Amino acid sequence: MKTQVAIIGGGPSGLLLAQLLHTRGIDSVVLERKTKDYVLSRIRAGVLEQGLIKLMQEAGCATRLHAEGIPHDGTLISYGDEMFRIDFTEHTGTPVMVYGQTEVTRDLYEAREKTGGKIEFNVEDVVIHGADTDTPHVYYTVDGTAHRLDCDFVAGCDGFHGVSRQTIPLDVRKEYEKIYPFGWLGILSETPPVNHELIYANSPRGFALCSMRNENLSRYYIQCSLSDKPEDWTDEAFWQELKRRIPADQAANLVTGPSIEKSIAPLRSFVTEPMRWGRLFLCGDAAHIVPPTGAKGLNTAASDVHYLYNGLRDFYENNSTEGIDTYSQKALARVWKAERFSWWFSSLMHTYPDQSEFDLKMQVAEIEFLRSNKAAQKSMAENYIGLPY
Ligand code: FAS
Ligand code: PHB
Repeated sequence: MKTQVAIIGGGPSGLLLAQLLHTRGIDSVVLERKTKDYVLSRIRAGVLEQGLIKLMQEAGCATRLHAEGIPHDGTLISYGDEMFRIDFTEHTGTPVMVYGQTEVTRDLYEAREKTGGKIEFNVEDVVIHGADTDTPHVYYTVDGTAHRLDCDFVAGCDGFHGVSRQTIPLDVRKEYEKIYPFGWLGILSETPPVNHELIYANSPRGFALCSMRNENLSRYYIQCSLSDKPEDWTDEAFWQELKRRIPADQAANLVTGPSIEKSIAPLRSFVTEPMRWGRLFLCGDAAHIVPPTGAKGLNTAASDVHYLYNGLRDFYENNSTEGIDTYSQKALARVWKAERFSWWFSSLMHTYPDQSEFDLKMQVAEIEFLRSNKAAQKSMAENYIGLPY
């Protein structure tokens, strides 16, 4: 089989790239290790920057997003019973959109099927060959049958545990990593959100986040120990702990119910450089991970897709390699800013096992400064809604 762009990974970054390329008549084949239902069963991100929304529009996949997404003009930050608001409109004039990653991925799959785009599911033994030559190709098997896909370029959109990053020789690759000494226990519940805006809560008992998917589907997270297992937490224990971490007046409003999903995500900051090796380009979680505190994971994957899509367009439409030659540098410049913001916000809002009393005082002073200083709020708002591409 032959295509122009072989895309490893049928998650949001792989599918978005495939749809954007399709709008320019550039052919691609998506290779996904799991089934469509499995990919859609993952509950991940929930906040979209305008940059991702514009890309979904350009890919012709934004109708449901605009119909069902909830624009948010601000977010709430609490510490103890204190709570204040970061006003995105006042500081940036730009909202974010609350719309689940699951729905983004569903819309992209629908568009892929409607446009007859090729996706191979349940692929195994994926091996990328000749990425450092002009004739790259990908070997893979489906149900034990071997396949070869010849292409001009390979887009590695296969997430943190994929094969693409591992294809780049260790002497070429430099990796930066920070593992946080805690995780996030998240639940999904068919209950009305406790507040119409997100609440990021710093409490002596640990971080908590009150988020949502729609008026009757809420998403809550609490900081937990890395040794915890989801089954260690009954729903009742989760709700009780959440109530202890958010302001009393919010806890009084909290509608509880059975969880329909419960999972623990470890927190990590990770970047690999470069994001390009010959004709192999890494996108999204394949190249970088952020702690979800800043809601930057999916959105930074989207900015990678923006730079790669425009680079490939430039190559096929203008026979220019300028875009693909500057891809890694451009993508990494924005990635590191998202890493900094996500690390800063995580450091501000979580409790650390080795935190000294002085560290605690620094956290409170930083939150107090954020609460009382417009310039600090503006900086937070600009980073949260998404820095320019
Ligand atoms: P993805 O991991 O989404 O997709 C990669 C795809 O490649 C997967 O479908 C995988 O099956 C496939 N694949 C892997 N290896 C393959 C192979 N060898 N061959 C073929 N296919 C292969 N972000 C937030 O902003 N908020 C959150 O709350 C949040 N929660 C998260 C929770 C978890 C557990 C994780 C892991 C991430 C979370 N994120 C969150 C970040 C998340 O949104 C990611 O940034 C986003 O999924 C990145 O999208 P992709 O780069 O497409 O990678
Ligand atoms: C979510 O809704 O899942 C969500 C929202 C904001 C975050 C992280 C997760 O920072």
